[in-house]
Amino acid sequence: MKILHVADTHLGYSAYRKVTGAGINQREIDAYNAFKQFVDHAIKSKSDLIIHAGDLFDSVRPNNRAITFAIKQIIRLSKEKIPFIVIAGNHEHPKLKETGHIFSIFEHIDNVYPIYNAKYETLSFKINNEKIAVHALPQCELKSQFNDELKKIKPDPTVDYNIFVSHGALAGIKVFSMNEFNELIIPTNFLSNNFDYIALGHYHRFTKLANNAFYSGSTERFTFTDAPDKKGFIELELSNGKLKHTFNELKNRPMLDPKPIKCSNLKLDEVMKKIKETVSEVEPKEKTFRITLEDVPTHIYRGLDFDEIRKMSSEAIHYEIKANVVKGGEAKSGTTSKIDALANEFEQFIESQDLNEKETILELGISYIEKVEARDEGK
Ligand SMILES: [Mn+2]
Repeated sequence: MKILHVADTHLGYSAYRKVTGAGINQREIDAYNAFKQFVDHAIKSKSDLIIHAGDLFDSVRPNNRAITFAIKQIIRLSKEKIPFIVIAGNHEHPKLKETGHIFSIFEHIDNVYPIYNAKYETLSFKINNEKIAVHALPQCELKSQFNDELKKIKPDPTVDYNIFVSHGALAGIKVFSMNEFNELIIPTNFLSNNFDYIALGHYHRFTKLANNAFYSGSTERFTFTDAPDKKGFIELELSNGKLKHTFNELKNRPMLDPKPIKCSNLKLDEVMKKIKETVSEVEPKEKTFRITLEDVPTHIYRGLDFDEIRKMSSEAIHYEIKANVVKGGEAKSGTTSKIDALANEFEQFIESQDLNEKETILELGISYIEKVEARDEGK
């Protein structure tokens, strides 16, 4: 049987200022396009089952366009009788039960199985005379709830295949965290052979954790961390107890994050020249990109011809300049005081504080600063 594992589609996400002719945020449309490509593939390849491992939507209250789009695409799958299992991720799961869950809109669509009640649920299917059980644990409000539910999960010995699906960071391995406050931790002992396949969502980079366990990654690039990644979904073939997996890449808008320009020993015109070279190599048209300036002295940073950079990048969807500005010029010792780049200031401030979750606060703060700076720097 052919199963598709997808996750982190973040419908309703939007970023930057660029809008389409119809006045809709371009990056919002890009995220829809990625999901539509996935649905097209599912239908064309006559998939037997789809498992979405969470963060279908970008937020607890997606906008009307995101809801309409999701319903339309999911109905396409429903009409083809392709079962679509979707679990709640941390982005769409409300903190308070009273808020109500956006996934309730899927309750009455045939062949759609939304799992969002903060508890372990099992779904069984018979596909081509083989039985498959999908063990699903969605996002929960509390870590304790999630941990209690995790203990209940058991493969069903009476079926041919057992699949486990959840949304969270894998324990202890920092790299699989998204540094989000409400993320849940999946213990590494879940990566055993008790399941034929483990479909995970949350970490946005496609990752093979074990022969039977994968993060499919997100379907779009949402931050510059994603720039070098391929984005897509996983296609699984289960037959005679064997598993074969293929990563299917989607066609996404290019996001480029070229190597930083080291500015400490350069003059103003040399820095400008390097910036211009980098921009022409990027070929800005229809792309998203970032220029990183390392150790740029204050006076040089202030002297940069931002108008010129803006003109060269006018056809880009978005570009930004990330500068680590050094006061006084030569960065001789480690005691150089950094100014400007608000992110640097914030980093120093957090470092000096006595906090438990420094890393998380730092990441979050910097992401907000970058968002605001991107807005101000836009075209
Ligand atoms: Mn996500």
